[in-house]
Amino acid sequence: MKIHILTLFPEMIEKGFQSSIIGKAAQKEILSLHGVDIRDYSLDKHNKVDDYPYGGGAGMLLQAEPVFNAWQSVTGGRAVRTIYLTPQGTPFTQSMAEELAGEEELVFLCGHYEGIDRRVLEETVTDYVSIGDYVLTGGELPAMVMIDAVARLIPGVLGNESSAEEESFFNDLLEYPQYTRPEVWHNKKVPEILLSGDHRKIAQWRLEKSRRLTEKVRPDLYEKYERKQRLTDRLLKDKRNYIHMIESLRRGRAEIIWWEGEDILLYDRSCKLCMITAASKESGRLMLAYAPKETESFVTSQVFLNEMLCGSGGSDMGDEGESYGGYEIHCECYQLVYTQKVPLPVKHKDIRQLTMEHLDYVGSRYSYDGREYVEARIREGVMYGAFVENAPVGFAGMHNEGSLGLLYVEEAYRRQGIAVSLESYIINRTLEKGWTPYGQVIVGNEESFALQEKLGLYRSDRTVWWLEKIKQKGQA
Ligand code: 6GU
Repeated sequence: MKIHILTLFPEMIEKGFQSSIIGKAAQKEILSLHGVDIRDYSLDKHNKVDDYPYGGGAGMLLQAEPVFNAWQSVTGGRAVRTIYLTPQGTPFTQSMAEELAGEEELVFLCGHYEGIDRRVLEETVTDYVSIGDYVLTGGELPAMVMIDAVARLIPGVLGNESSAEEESFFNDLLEYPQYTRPEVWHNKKVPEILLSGDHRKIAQWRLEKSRRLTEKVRPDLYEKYERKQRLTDRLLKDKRNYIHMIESLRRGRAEIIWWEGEDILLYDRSCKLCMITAASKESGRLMLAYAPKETESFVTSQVFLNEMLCGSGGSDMGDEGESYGGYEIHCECYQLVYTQKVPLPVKHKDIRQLTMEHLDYVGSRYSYDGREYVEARIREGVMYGAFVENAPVGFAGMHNEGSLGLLYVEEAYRRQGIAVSLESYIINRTLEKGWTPYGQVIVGNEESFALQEKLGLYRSDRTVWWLEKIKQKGQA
């Protein structure tokens, strides 16, 4: 990821990260951090970049032109995500960090003095972000806070890939207390259960501690957590038809945007995905008005929702000319759920996680979702290959919203149980995380249904539809 920081104090950011984990990631070139001194773009021979506010008031403002020129120097006018750090912004959260971690390039604009001329913000800034309800002297510390939170989510930055799933805010709970040696310190003993070696009991104990702590110190978070639990329990009554929603909630990916009786709208921020089920056309239309504007994909459970989403966006579709059109149907799928808890046998022994060196191999054989998508799957470490004599002969993986898929086996190696082994392997990995493995199969793909059913997955009785935003001309 490329990060540019527009600031009057570039050395503050560059020095600040030098010796940290983030600095090391920059050295490894997983990340590039580049400070841009706004003063270098001053129009004035004294390097002046600030002036008095029109209308009077305390302090000075950064002028529009130097800020604009600094921004132009890194973006060349391209539409790059540009974040302005300001106490007047949207509060920064972990889910925002997750979403930003998916960007290729970010610009942070740090204000100083009393702020920046509004006009240049209008022409450059995409996101106004605050890090909390207090006032700091400038945007540099907030930018560093955000960069730290975003960068540690990029694969390869932290050593231990699973740690992000166990920490505070995952699934709206704070982290449980931790202990290390010695067993007794100041007469305090490590809780007995942690020495028991019973991993199921330990996980239960930790969850209970997390819940009690969150309830006590963050009742706001606890309320969100409880509501997701209630919705999950409700959806479990129709597990196969709603497994996509259940697993998104359980894995801490989805937020509830709307839930009233049978009407549910969930949003997975990290893949810009809305999942929606509606009891009636009227409630469906109402819910769609609450779908985030940046939604790239919808998974719908009713046909009438597709008609609304695929419309040309006529002004009769909502309030004040709101339009929900602009999406097209990508596919119709049944969902398949692995309901057992026991791992499956894996016959093919040489299955390994794929790396970037296999991108060409996978990209040339799996074209359905495009090369960039495949690249991101490999980068996230969720693609696995079956190897024979050190050469890949097939692969499978996990889609970005969490379903199993991306399965392919070389012609010459089919009917030898390799697909079964690959999928079993991924099912086992999913079970290890405490999740329920599920997949989605396009209506009519009988070969795949046969494979899934052979593995013991159960098919939903109704289908879901995937819709994708229609790309405007000129957009990538
Ligand atoms: Cl983003 N900037 C400043 N100056 N103060 C803040 C802030 C940002 N977030 C909280 N306080």
